[in-house]
Amino acid sequence: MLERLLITGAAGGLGRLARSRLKHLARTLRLSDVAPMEAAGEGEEVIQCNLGDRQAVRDLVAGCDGILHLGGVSVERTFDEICEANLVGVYNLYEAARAAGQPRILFASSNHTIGFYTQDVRLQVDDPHRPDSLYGVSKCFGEAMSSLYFDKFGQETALVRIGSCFPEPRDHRMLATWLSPDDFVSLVECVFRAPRIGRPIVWGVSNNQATWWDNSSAAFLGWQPKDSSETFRAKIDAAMSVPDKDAVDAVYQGGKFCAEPIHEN
Ligand code: NAI
Ligand code: 15L
Repeated sequence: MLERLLITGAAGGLGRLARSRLKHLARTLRLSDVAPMEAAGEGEEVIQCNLGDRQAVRDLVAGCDGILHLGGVSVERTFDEICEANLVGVYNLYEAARAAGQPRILFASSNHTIGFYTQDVRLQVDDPHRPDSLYGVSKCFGEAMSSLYFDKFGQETALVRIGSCFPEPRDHRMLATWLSPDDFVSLVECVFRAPRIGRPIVWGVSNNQATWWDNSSAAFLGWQPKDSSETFRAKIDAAMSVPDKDAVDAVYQGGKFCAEPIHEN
C-alpha cells in the first residue's frame, strides 16, 4: 500500500472517479486541482494548486510516493492555456518528483497523440506520434518528458493513452475508444501495485470488439479490462446515424479533434 498518493486534476471527471474508487491504494489521498474541490474527508488532504506554479507543485509532491497525474487541459484550447497546464505543469511535476525521491507516476496521456492515424490501422505502442491537435502535441510532450526522466534518472512512469473514459460510449467512434470507469480503476490499481514498471505505454481502452490498438507489450502489468462497448452498440445505433464514411469521425482515430482549428489567444 502507498503512504500518500497524489491525484492531480481531482476536480475533473476522472479525478472525482479516482477519489471515490481508489482510497484503498494509499493511507492518504492528496487531492489537488486549480479548481475548488469538496472538503477533505477521512484519509484525504485537499490542496488547491496551479500546475504552472513551480514552488507550489514542489510542495504538493513532497511526501508523496505515487502520483496519478490527471490534471491539465483535457481538450483543444489556445496554446497559452495548454502551455501553462500541460507543458510548464508537466515540467514542474517531473522536477518536483525528482526532488521528492521519484514517486511512480501514472501520466494520463491520450489517443490524441496518434489521432491522425486512420481507423483502418492497428497501432503498436512504438508507432510514431501523429498528434491531431495542440492538445495532442502537449501529451506527446508529456510522453517525451517521461522518457527523458526515465533514461536520465530512472523515474518510472506508466503512460496511459486513454481512449474515451466516460460512463458509456457516446458515439460510434467511441465503440472503439471506450474505457469503462471500472477498467480505468483496475488499470490504476495494476500500475501502482506492480513491483517494477519502467516506462510502459499502455492503451487505456476496454475489451472492446472494435479496436485499433495492440496492448500486448503491457501484458506484464497483469491488467485485464473486463468491459466491452458492444453492450452499448444498439443504444448508439438507435440514438444517432452512423457517420458518413468520409466524415472525420469515421476516418481518423482522433475523430473530431482532427478538424479542430488552431484556437487563437
Ligand atoms: P477534466 O477536464 O474533467 O479534468 C482535468 C482537471 O485538470 C480539471 O479539473 C481542471 O481544473 C484541472 N486543471 C486544468 N488546468 C490546470 C492547472 N493549470 N493546474 C491544475 N489543475 C488544472 O478531464 P478528465 O476527463 O478528468 O481527464 C483527466 C486526464 O485524462 C486529463 O489529463 C486528460 O487529458 C486525460 N484524458 C482523459 C480522457 C477521457 O476520456 N476522460 C481521454 C484521454 C486523456
Ligand atoms: C481526450 O483526450 C479527452 O480528454 C476526452 O475529453 C475525450 O475527448 C477523449 O480524448 C476522446 O478522444 O474521446
